Amino acid sequence: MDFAVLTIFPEMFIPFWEHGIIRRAVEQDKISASAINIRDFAEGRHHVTDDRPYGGGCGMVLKPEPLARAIRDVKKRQPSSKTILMTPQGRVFNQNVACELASEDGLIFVCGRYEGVDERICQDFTDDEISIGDYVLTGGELAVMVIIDAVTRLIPGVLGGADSAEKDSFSEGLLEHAHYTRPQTFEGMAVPDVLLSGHHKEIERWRLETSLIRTFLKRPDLLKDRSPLSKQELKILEKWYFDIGKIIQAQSSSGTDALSGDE
Ligand code: 9D3
Repeated sequence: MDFAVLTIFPEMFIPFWEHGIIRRAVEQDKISASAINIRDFAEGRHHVTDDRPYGGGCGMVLKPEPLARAIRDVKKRQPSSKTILMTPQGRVFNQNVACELASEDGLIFVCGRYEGVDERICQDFTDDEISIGDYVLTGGELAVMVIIDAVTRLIPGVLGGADSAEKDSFSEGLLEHAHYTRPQTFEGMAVPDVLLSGHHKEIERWRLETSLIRTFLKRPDLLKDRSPLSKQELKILEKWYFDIGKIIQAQSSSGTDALSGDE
Protein backbone atom coordinates (compact mmCIF):
# COMPACT_ATOMS: atom_id res chain seq x y z
CA MET A 1 0.00 0.00 0.00
CA ASP A 2 1.31 3.43 -0.92
CA PHE A 3 -0.04 6.38 1.06
CA ALA A 4 0.57 9.90 -0.28
CA VAL A 5 -0.80 12.92 1.55
CA LEU A 6 -1.12 16.29 -0.15
CA THR A 7 -1.08 19.05 2.46
CA ILE A 8 0.22 22.52 3.19
CA PHE A 9 1.46 21.18 6.59
CA PRO A 10 3.61 18.14 5.69
CA GLU A 11 5.63 18.54 8.93
CA MET A 12 2.57 17.38 10.87
CA PHE A 13 3.22 13.88 9.50
CA ILE A 14 6.86 13.56 10.58
CA PRO A 15 6.14 12.19 14.09
CA PHE A 16 3.24 10.15 12.72
CA TRP A 17 5.38 8.20 10.24
CA GLU A 18 8.08 7.67 12.88
CA HIS A 19 6.15 5.84 15.60
CA GLY A 20 4.34 2.62 16.40
CA ILE A 21 2.58 0.43 13.89
CA ILE A 22 3.05 2.87 11.01
CA ARG A 23 6.81 2.91 11.45
CA ARG A 24 6.94 -0.88 11.71
CA ALA A 25 4.79 -1.28 8.59
CA VAL A 26 7.15 1.02 6.66
CA GLU A 27 10.22 -0.87 7.91
CA GLN A 28 8.61 -4.18 6.88
CA ASP A 29 7.83 -2.72 3.43
CA LYS A 30 4.11 -3.34 3.94
CA ILE A 31 3.40 0.34 3.27
CA SER A 32 5.19 3.37 1.93
CA ALA A 33 4.17 6.79 3.13
CA SER A 34 4.90 10.37 2.14
CA ALA A 35 3.54 13.81 2.91
CA ILE A 36 3.84 16.13 -0.06
CA ASN A 37 3.77 19.89 0.25
CA ILE A 38 1.18 21.38 -2.09
CA ARG A 39 3.29 24.56 -2.08
CA ASP A 40 6.01 22.70 -4.02
CA PHE A 41 3.58 22.61 -6.93
CA ALA A 42 2.50 26.25 -6.71
CA GLU A 43 3.95 28.65 -9.24
CA GLY A 44 5.42 32.10 -8.79
CA ARG A 45 8.00 33.49 -6.45
CA HIS A 46 5.66 33.11 -3.44
CA HIS A 47 4.27 29.64 -4.20
CA VAL A 48 0.74 30.74 -3.37
CA THR A 49 -1.67 27.85 -2.73
CA ASP A 50 -4.87 29.69 -1.85
CA ASP A 51 -6.97 32.60 -3.10
CA ARG A 52 -10.14 34.59 -2.33
CA PRO A 53 -13.49 32.99 -3.19
CA TYR A 54 -15.35 34.07 -6.35
CA GLY A 55 -18.59 35.71 -5.32
CA GLY A 56 -17.04 37.14 -2.18
CA GLY A 57 -17.19 36.03 1.41
CA CYS A 58 -14.59 35.51 4.07
CA GLY A 59 -11.88 32.87 4.12
CA MET A 60 -9.69 31.43 1.42
CA VAL A 61 -9.99 28.54 -1.04
CA LEU A 62 -7.24 26.13 -2.11
CA LYS A 63 -6.36 26.92 -5.75
CA PRO A 64 -6.95 24.13 -8.26
CA GLU A 65 -3.70 24.24 -10.32
CA PRO A 66 -1.16 23.29 -7.60
CA LEU A 67 -3.43 20.46 -6.39
CA ALA A 68 -3.96 19.16 -9.93
CA ARG A 69 -0.20 19.16 -10.56
CA ALA A 70 0.48 17.43 -7.24
CA ILE A 71 -2.13 14.71 -7.87
CA ARG A 72 -0.78 14.10 -11.40
CA ASP A 73 2.76 13.91 -10.07
CA VAL A 74 1.89 11.21 -7.51
CA LYS A 75 -0.16 9.29 -10.09
CA LYS A 76 2.87 9.14 -12.40
CA ARG A 77 4.49 6.96 -9.73
CA GLN A 78 1.33 5.13 -8.62
CA PRO A 79 -1.13 5.13 -11.57
CA SER A 80 -3.64 2.85 -9.81
CA SER A 81 -3.92 4.99 -6.65
CA LYS A 82 -7.36 6.25 -5.62
CA THR A 83 -7.59 9.95 -4.79
CA ILE A 84 -9.59 10.81 -1.68
CA LEU A 85 -10.63 14.32 -0.74
CA MET A 86 -10.85 14.86 3.01
CA THR A 87 -13.90 17.01 3.67
CA PRO A 88 -16.68 17.35 6.26
CA GLN A 89 -19.08 16.69 3.36
CA GLY A 90 -17.70 13.23 2.60
CA ARG A 91 -19.17 9.86 3.48
CA VAL A 92 -18.52 9.07 7.11
CA PHE A 93 -15.54 6.82 7.80
CA ASN A 94 -16.07 3.54 9.65
CA GLN A 95 -14.56 0.05 9.83
CA ASN A 96 -16.26 -1.04 6.60
CA VAL A 97 -14.74 1.90 4.73
CA ALA A 98 -11.36 1.03 6.32
CA CYS A 99 -11.63 -2.54 4.93
CA GLU A 100 -12.58 -1.21 1.52
CA LEU A 101 -9.58 1.15 1.43
CA ALA A 102 -7.19 -1.55 2.69
CA SER A 103 -7.69 -3.48 -0.56
CA GLU A 104 -6.36 -0.64 -2.75
CA ASP A 105 -2.78 -0.48 -4.11
CA GLY A 106 -2.40 3.16 -3.21
CA LEU A 107 -4.28 6.09 -1.71
CA ILE A 108 -3.73 9.80 -2.33
CA PHE A 109 -5.29 11.99 0.36
CA VAL A 110 -6.03 15.65 -0.33
CA CYS A 111 -6.22 17.72 2.86
CA GLY A 112 -8.43 20.76 2.71
CA ARG A 113 -7.75 23.84 4.82
CA TYR A 114 -9.46 27.21 5.12
CA GLU A 115 -12.97 27.24 3.68
CA GLY A 116 -12.25 24.39 1.34
CA VAL A 117 -10.96 23.25 -2.03
CA ASP A 118 -11.87 24.61 -5.47
CA GLU A 119 -14.93 22.64 -6.62
CA ARG A 120 -13.31 21.63 -9.93
CA ILE A 121 -10.75 19.56 -8.01
CA CYS A 122 -13.56 17.84 -6.11
CA GLN A 123 -15.31 16.98 -9.38
CA ASP A 124 -12.57 15.85 -11.74
CA PHE A 125 -9.54 14.85 -9.72
CA THR A 126 -10.92 12.80 -6.85
CA ASP A 127 -12.51 9.35 -6.65
CA ASP A 128 -14.00 9.63 -3.18
CA GLU A 129 -14.78 12.13 -0.41
CA ILE A 130 -14.44 11.10 3.24
CA SER A 131 -15.24 12.71 6.61
CA ILE A 132 -14.27 11.12 9.92
CA GLY A 133 -17.38 12.29 11.76
CA ASP A 134 -19.72 15.14 12.55
CA TYR A 135 -17.44 17.62 14.28
CA VAL A 136 -15.42 20.52 12.92
CA LEU A 137 -11.64 20.17 12.53
CA THR A 138 -9.36 22.92 11.24
CA GLY A 139 -8.11 20.75 8.39
CA GLY A 140 -7.96 17.27 6.95
CA GLU A 141 -4.52 16.30 8.31
CA LEU A 142 -5.64 14.68 11.58
CA ALA A 143 -8.48 12.96 9.72
CA VAL A 144 -5.96 11.44 7.30
CA MET A 145 -3.89 10.11 10.20
CA VAL A 146 -6.98 8.44 11.64
CA ILE A 147 -7.67 6.75 8.32
CA ILE A 148 -4.08 5.66 7.67
CA ASP A 149 -3.91 4.21 11.19
CA ALA A 150 -7.14 2.23 10.77
CA VAL A 151 -6.24 1.01 7.26
CA THR A 152 -2.62 0.07 8.02
CA ARG A 153 -3.54 -2.32 10.84
CA LEU A 154 -5.78 -4.21 8.37
CA ILE A 155 -2.95 -4.88 5.92
CA PRO A 156 -1.94 -8.56 6.18
CA GLY A 157 1.24 -9.07 8.23
CA VAL A 158 1.26 -5.63 9.83
CA LEU A 159 -0.13 -6.71 13.20
CA GLY A 160 1.41 -9.52 15.20
CA GLY A 161 -0.70 -12.63 15.85
CA ALA A 162 -1.84 -11.51 19.30
CA ASP A 163 -3.85 -8.52 18.09
CA SER A 164 -4.67 -9.62 14.55
CA ALA A 165 -7.77 -9.12 12.44
CA GLU A 166 -8.82 -12.69 13.31
CA LYS A 167 -9.64 -11.54 16.81
CA ASP A 168 -11.52 -8.51 15.46
CA SER A 169 -13.88 -10.71 13.50
CA PHE A 170 -14.57 -13.11 16.37
CA SER A 171 -16.71 -10.58 18.21
CA GLU A 172 -17.11 -8.28 15.24
CA GLY A 173 -19.69 -5.58 15.82
CA LEU A 174 -19.64 -5.90 19.62
CA LEU A 175 -17.74 -3.89 22.19
CA GLU A 176 -14.81 -5.71 23.73
CA HIS A 177 -15.16 -7.86 26.82
CA ALA A 178 -13.78 -6.73 30.19
CA HIS A 179 -10.06 -7.22 30.84
CA TYR A 180 -8.20 -7.96 34.08
CA THR A 181 -4.53 -8.37 34.94
CA ARG A 182 -2.62 -8.74 38.22
CA PRO A 183 -3.03 -8.14 41.11
CA GLN A 184 -5.87 -10.55 41.85
CA THR A 185 -7.36 -8.03 44.31
CA PHE A 186 -7.02 -4.29 43.66
CA GLU A 187 -8.32 -1.83 46.30
CA GLY A 188 -10.79 -4.44 47.52
CA MET A 189 -12.01 -5.39 44.03
CA ALA A 190 -11.44 -9.00 43.01
CA VAL A 191 -10.99 -10.49 39.56
CA PRO A 192 -14.08 -12.57 38.58
CA ASP A 193 -13.62 -16.19 39.66
CA VAL A 194 -14.36 -17.62 36.22
CA LEU A 195 -11.17 -16.01 34.83
CA LEU A 196 -9.10 -17.91 37.41
CA SER A 197 -10.94 -21.20 36.86
CA GLY A 198 -9.00 -22.40 33.81
CA HIS A 199 -12.27 -23.44 32.09
CA HIS A 200 -11.65 -22.05 28.61
CA LYS A 201 -15.20 -22.66 27.41
CA GLU A 202 -16.68 -20.86 30.42
CA ILE A 203 -14.19 -18.03 30.07
CA GLU A 204 -15.16 -17.56 26.40
CA ARG A 205 -18.84 -17.59 27.36
CA TRP A 206 -18.25 -15.07 30.14
CA ARG A 207 -16.32 -12.80 27.76
CA LEU A 208 -19.07 -12.96 25.17
CA GLU A 209 -21.63 -12.19 27.88
CA THR A 210 -19.69 -9.10 29.09
CA SER A 211 -19.27 -8.04 25.45
CA LEU A 212 -23.00 -8.34 24.85
CA ILE A 213 -24.05 -6.57 28.05
CA ARG A 214 -21.63 -3.70 27.45
CA THR A 215 -22.87 -3.32 23.91
CA PHE A 216 -26.49 -3.50 25.08
CA LEU A 217 -25.93 -0.80 27.73
CA LYS A 218 -23.48 1.51 25.94
CA ARG A 219 -24.15 1.06 22.22
CA PRO A 220 -27.56 -0.59 21.63
CA ASP A 221 -27.42 0.74 18.06
CA LEU A 222 -24.64 -1.79 17.32
CA LEU A 223 -26.81 -4.73 18.41
CA LYS A 224 -29.73 -3.63 16.28
CA ASP A 225 -27.58 -3.33 13.17
CA ARG A 226 -25.88 -6.66 13.77
CA SER A 227 -27.27 -9.56 11.84
CA PRO A 228 -27.42 -12.35 12.41
CA LEU A 229 -26.64 -12.88 16.08
CA SER A 230 -24.90 -16.20 16.73
CA LYS A 231 -26.73 -19.08 18.47
CA GLN A 232 -24.66 -18.52 21.62
CA GLU A 233 -25.39 -14.77 21.59
CA LEU A 234 -29.10 -15.40 21.19
CA LYS A 235 -28.99 -17.89 24.07
CA ILE A 236 -27.36 -15.31 26.35
CA LEU A 237 -29.93 -12.64 25.39
CA GLU A 238 -32.79 -15.11 25.93
CA LYS A 239 -31.44 -15.95 29.39
CA TRP A 240 -31.44 -12.24 30.32
CA TYR A 241 -34.93 -11.91 28.90
CA PHE A 242 -36.06 -14.86 30.99
CA ASP A 243 -34.33 -13.57 34.17
CA ILE A 244 -35.73 -10.04 33.74
CA GLY A 245 -39.15 -11.55 33.10
CA LYS A 246 -38.95 -13.42 36.39
CA ILE A 247 -38.04 -10.22 38.27
CA ILE A 248 -40.97 -8.36 36.71
CA GLN A 249 -43.37 -11.23 37.43
CA ALA A 250 -42.27 -11.40 41.06
CA GLN A 251 -43.06 -7.67 41.37
CA SER A 252 -46.48 -7.77 39.72
CA SER A 253 -47.70 -10.82 41.68
CA SER A 254 -46.54 -9.42 45.04
CA GLY A 255 -49.71 -7.30 45.36
CA THR A 256 -48.38 -3.78 44.78
CA ASP A 257 -49.28 -2.22 41.45
CA ALA A 258 -45.68 -1.87 40.25
CA LEU A 259 -46.46 -1.81 36.54
CA SER A 260 -49.26 0.74 36.44
CA GLY A 261 -46.85 3.67 36.64
CA ASP A 262 -47.98 5.28 39.94
CA GLU A 263 -45.44 5.41 42.71
C1 9D3 B 1 -14.98 27.04 8.49
C2 9D3 B 1 -15.65 26.53 7.28
N1 9D3 B 1 -16.74 25.59 7.57
C3 9D3 B 1 -18.03 26.22 7.32
C4 9D3 B 1 -19.00 25.95 8.39
C5 9D3 B 1 -16.62 24.44 6.71
C6 9D3 B 1 -15.40 23.69 6.99
C7 9D3 B 1 -14.39 23.59 6.05
C8 9D3 B 1 -13.23 22.88 6.35
C9 9D3 B 1 -15.24 23.07 8.21
C10 9D3 B 1 -14.07 22.36 8.51
C11 9D3 B 1 -13.08 22.29 7.58
C12 9D3 B 1 -11.84 21.55 7.90
N2 9D3 B 1 -12.15 20.12 8.09
C13 9D3 B 1 -11.70 19.20 7.27
O1 9D3 B 1 -11.01 19.52 6.33
C14 9D3 B 1 -12.10 17.83 7.48
C15 9D3 B 1 -12.95 17.23 8.46
C16 9D3 B 1 -13.70 17.77 9.55
O2 9D3 B 1 -13.71 18.96 9.84
N3 9D3 B 1 -14.44 16.90 10.29
C17 9D3 B 1 -14.50 15.57 10.06
N4 9D3 B 1 -13.81 15.02 9.06
C18 9D3 B 1 -13.06 15.85 8.28
S1 9D3 B 1 -12.16 15.36 6.98
C19 9D3 B 1 -11.62 16.87 6.63
